[in-house]
Amino acid sequence: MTETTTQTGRVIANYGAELILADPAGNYLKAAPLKKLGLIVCGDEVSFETVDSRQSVEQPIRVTAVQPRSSTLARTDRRKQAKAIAANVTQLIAVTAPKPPFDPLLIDRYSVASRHIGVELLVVINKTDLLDHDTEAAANSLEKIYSDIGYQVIRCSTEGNTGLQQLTKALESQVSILVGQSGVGKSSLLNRLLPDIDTKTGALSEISGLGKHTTTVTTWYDLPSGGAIIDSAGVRQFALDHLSEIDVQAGFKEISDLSMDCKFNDCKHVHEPECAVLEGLRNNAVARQRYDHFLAMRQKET
Ligand SMILES: Nc1nc2c(ncn2[C@@H]2O[C@H](COP(=O)(O)OP(=O)(O)OP(=O)(O)O)[C@@H](O)[C@H]2O)c(=O)[nH]1
Ligand SMILES: [Mg+2]
Ligand SMILES: [Zn+2]
Repeated sequence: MTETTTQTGRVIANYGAELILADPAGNYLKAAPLKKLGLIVCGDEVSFETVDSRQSVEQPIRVTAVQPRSSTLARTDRRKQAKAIAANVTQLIAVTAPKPPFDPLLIDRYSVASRHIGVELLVVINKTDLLDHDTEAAANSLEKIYSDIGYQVIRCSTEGNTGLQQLTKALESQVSILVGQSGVGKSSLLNRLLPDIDTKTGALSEISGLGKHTTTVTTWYDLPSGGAIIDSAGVRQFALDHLSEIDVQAGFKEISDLSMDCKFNDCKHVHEPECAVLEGLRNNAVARQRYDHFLAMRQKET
């Protein structure tokens, strides 16, 4: 006699052949997806079947369906196709730091991705304890560029208490994903934001059989205040080649807004007359750095 029960759960992490799910009570379970479901990622809501079997052989838990997503964060893979990284996020947190050096192009790539999938972007300048004369000037410039466009910028340090309260507030009722280069301090921020993180990473490393000190797999953590925070492995580049020129322009909010006032509908904003974007460059409504990144991303040069 076997009896099958179907439940819904959240995908906490995808370890390739295996998924870790959280059931409604918050227990972590190992599960295997049906092949036909395609790529299932961290943040997906799924249906899974448990088989209550009287036989001695333990049946694996099978994921049988994926619920529609509210958003999919994706990058371009080697075959030039969009590859999902996380599902159902409501906010990207682009973390940057003076060490490894600030990477504004990467932040712009995340800003384009966030607009493309219709979620918020928050910029975190971490490791403020390491700022010196030169990097302080670079941090000020970054803060001005992104806050002028309307993005919230928070300065943090996990070595002290800088910015952590502000960041906690910004996480409320959101599903946020920490993204950025390796070593900027994403996991360190997570450690400071979640009081019971050690219990959770401990439970996860036990069930996955992997160590808990390096971020190799995108992982979901529930927040005590509601919502969740996802930690992801650092990247060197975040390819968005699957986006069209139109998508890239739409991703640069200030450029996209100004382009409405260009004389020509198909203005490329390079040397056309009466171009509102070029005018914006002249009167500093568009930052030169953002414009350069816009051109480079549109040409897929980066
Ligand atoms: N001085 C200083 N060091 C920090 C701060 N935050 C993190 N670090 C250090 O930076 C290093 C990298 O931190 P992680 O939190 O592992 O970085 P990560 O972004 O999660 O890196 P990946 O998992 O590889 O993507 C560690 O040695 C941390 O101790 C900070 O605010 N100030
Ligand atoms: Mg990490
Ligand atoms: Zn124009």
